[in-house]
Amino acid sequence: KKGTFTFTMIKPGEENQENIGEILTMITEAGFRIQAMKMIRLRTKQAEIFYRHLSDKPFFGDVVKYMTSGPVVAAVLEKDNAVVDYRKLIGATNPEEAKEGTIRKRFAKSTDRNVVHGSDSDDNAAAEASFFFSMADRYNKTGHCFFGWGQ
Ligand code: YYY
Ligand code: MG
Repeated sequence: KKGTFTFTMIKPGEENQENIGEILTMITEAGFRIQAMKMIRLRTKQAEIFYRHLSDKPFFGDVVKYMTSGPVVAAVLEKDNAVVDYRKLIGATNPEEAKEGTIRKRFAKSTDRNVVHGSDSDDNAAAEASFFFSMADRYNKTGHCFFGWGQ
């Protein structure tokens, strides 16, 4: 799929904070173009909405607590086959199962603090990008809308 995009977050915590530069380097060296990016601390309600599909899971409360414990780096990444290729770059949810060369293999110590989020479908990428970035953030200098609705 040509010119598709995905949404990512670098999750909170000191152990991730010190690796933000290296994580972004892995992302851009893998061919992803950062089309929008910001550092933002989620409020509880926002995290509950972002992770609402996990609300019946036993770890839901812990995910919300962790994801609101400090700022995240949220970004929209553009690449052909962005969603699938980015899931490959981040590796398995459980870092013990993540392959060599993936972000989670390199930086993550546990499933509940697995360093990065990556959208799992094109529809979710669109929804998640819209959750963090407004219409005004979607237009580059030439007026080209690089993700979501618009022309
Ligand atoms: O998409 P991905 O992040 O790889 O996994 P999900 O199944 O969507 O779970 C989202 C998030 O929830 C995961 O990144 C960590 C946390 N989590 C957890 O703390 N414990 C689990 N057993 C499963 C997921
Ligand atoms: Mg997921």
